[in-house]
Amino acid sequence: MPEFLVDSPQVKQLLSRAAGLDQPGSDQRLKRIVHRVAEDMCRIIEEFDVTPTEFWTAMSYLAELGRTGEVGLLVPGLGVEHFMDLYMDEKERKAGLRGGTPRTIEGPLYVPDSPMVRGEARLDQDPEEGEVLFMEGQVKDASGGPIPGAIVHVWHANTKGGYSFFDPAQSPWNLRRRIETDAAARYRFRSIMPAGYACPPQGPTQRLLTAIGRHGRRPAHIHFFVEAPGYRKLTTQINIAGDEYLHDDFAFATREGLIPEVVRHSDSADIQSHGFDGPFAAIHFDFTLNREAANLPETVVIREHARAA
Ligand code: MBD
Ligand code: FE
Repeated sequence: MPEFLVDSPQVKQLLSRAAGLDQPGSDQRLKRIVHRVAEDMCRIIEEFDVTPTEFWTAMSYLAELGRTGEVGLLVPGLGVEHFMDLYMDEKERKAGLRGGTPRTIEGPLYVPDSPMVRGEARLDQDPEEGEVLFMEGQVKDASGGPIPGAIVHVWHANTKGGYSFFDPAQSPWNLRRRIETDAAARYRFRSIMPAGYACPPQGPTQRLLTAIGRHGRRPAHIHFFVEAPGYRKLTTQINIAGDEYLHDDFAFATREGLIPEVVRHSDSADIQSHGFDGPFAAIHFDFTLNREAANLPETVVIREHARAA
């Protein structure tokens, strides 16, 4: 007799039939994946001596994740979305690709089709007390050449860590824009310094994190997609230096190369020359895109998103 029930001929046959492996045709890869998932569930039950009540608690948990829209929140919390980045990095490395701005996770809060502007944008629409933020830079190719007409999708949280569309207190498209780089490949925007995000305290993601002794906080950050014809789409974020969660992100998205210096301007001549009316924080950050090539893994991700009304 095998040591584990899951390895017995009876259970082997059960799982093989459950995954359709005893039938010819259809999607073989899918069958193998379904088989692995079912088998691993059975292994967990046996190895951890899971009771029926515990098992159904776990199934209710998954249903609650779906119901509350938190699937996309637990996944980064478990490190799996970051693993996808590491896996893509490794595939690119094996294909010989080096350099470019590091990718990091998209997260669950992107909304497609934000307002498009050329060159520069003002992101903050809703009045808030906070630090004025000015961010600018260039989109470049691997040899440092400018990419005019690139699209920089930018989205970030407000001073309370909330994102428009998900936070009903904000107006539609607050802190969300698409900026097309100008003739010199530059983008620039004025906004307000974001605060770090915290998982909904009553939600299923935070409940699990708390149960395993973790917090659900992210450092302040700004998300980007950067795309241009002929180049690989970049999904990334910058983190705000000095944040207490900078190297303790519950979503594991902080990466070297994505923590630009934040320069505080409070000198009045300095303020005037930038066209502002008070102190502001400035970030300079250039994006470097890699050329698209046939042997590289796809960077355009098809993923369900919230839809603007
Ligand atoms: C966020 O703002 C975010 O970027 C991620 C990855 C998860 C939760 C909230
Ligand atoms: Fe975010």
